[in-house]
Amino acid sequence: MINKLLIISLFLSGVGVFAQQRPNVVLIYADDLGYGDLSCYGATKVKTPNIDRLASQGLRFKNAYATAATCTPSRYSLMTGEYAWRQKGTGIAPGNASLIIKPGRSTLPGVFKSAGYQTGAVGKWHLGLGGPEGPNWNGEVKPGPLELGFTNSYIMAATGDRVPCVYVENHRVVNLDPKDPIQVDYKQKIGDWPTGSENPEKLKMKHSHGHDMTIVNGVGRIGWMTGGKAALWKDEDMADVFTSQAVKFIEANQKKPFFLFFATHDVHVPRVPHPRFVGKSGLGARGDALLEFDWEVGEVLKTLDRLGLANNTIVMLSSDNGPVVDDGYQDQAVEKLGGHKPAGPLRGGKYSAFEAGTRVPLLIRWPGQVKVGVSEAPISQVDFLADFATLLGQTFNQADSPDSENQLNALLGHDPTGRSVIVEHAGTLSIVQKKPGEARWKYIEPSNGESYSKNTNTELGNNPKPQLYNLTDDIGEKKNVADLHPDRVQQMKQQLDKIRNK
Ligand code: NG6
Ligand code: CA
Repeated sequence: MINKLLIISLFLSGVGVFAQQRPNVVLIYADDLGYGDLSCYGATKVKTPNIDRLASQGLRFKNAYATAATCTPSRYSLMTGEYAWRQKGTGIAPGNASLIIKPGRSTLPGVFKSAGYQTGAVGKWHLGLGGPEGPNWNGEVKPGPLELGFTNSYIMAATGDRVPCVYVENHRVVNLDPKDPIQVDYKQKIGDWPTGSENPEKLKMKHSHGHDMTIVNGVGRIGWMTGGKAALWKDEDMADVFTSQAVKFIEANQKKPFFLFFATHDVHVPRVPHPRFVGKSGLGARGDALLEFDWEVGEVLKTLDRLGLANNTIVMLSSDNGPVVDDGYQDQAVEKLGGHKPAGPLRGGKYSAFEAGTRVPLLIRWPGQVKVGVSEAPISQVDFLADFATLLGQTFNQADSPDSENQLNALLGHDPTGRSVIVEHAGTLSIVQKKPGEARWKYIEPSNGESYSKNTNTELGNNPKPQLYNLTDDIGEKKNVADLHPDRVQQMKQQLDKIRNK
């Protein structure tokens, strides 16, 4: 094994003649996809055949984690190799936030770019855009992905439920008519477009909580906007638009090594899939969005096959945080859930300190290089930066990326051990630890936060008392055994403090 890796890193280290053999990397990053949402992870009420194909040709992780239970902090860690809780201003970003990652620091796309890769960001961004004054929607929207190491970008700024509802390609809003400038406000109403609170009769999908501000395409959003009519997206077409951009990027760069970060909007709210998926899952809008996501994955796989790139492309699939059923719209996801368990056997969901908040699907395929099967190795997305730097023989600034550890061997399936400690972040912090010969233990630090979110029907995992779970025997975190193991609680608390104060 060591020899194999040595050989790989030798030919990857930049010897020109081998340049075209460096593997491409496609990272498909779903939004709010749960541990139980895919048939390859045990879902029986919904079928995800394209993703199952990826799983059967590669490695499926049972203990892989996003760093946080919401989007912005997870993506921040993925891009920077630093836990988001180390930095202020890394919570869920409004749609007019400034870029929260400082240009110049080491980043995941930067690692690929310095290795000579073409690097594309397609889909959901949600890390802010523009300098301290915020994004200039009507001019050059920068700094953004291109200032952080991406060579191409086609993104939505924040989320599908936040204004402005427009795509941004490189530094420009797509299809913007300069005579109809975009205005955005997150404090008060701007312009005279109808809002969900004032004109509910104009909604094609009603909100359940929040989401009652400007109506765009019949859907109430978070934040107010006006202008940019020609640039507005149609939610129904979003998966098609992003998928065609992903395919276009792969086609354009088929002769060069490339890294594609394909961050889908599915299965986040508002769930307005294309009509060809509507009603197809029988599970309402969330199930239909899952089918749409599976289709998006299939299009990427097909493209790699068609161009003869599949063998030399690492394909990864994961999610930014766990699942939620009602995240603010009355889209029938709750009523039609039909026994589907988005979190599988895990407790909690998006926003939660329990496992379902951050433990997510992770698949990796690299024919001939990645072991085929299932891995128990603990993996954190914060390590991808160091993993790929190692694979490509690149250095990065460890001070910029203090939490990124090289776990390449675990990621490729050659090391069953993986990370010694996983840190989970949902407002409160938790750690998961598995020492040789011991069970997998989880410690959730005490917190005074709400224990339950009524709006989203989520057990948040907050408890003023320390919590300790034996995940080996109790994957559903049913039995808090902190009182029975005070020494272990103490040891894990100290371990967490050490990481916090690093
Ligand atoms: C919440 C939104 C939710 C979703 C989430 C971010 C309300 C009531 N809820 O504040 O709908 O947008 O933020 O999701 O507004 S994430 O996946 O991008 O983190
Ligand atoms: Ca998310």
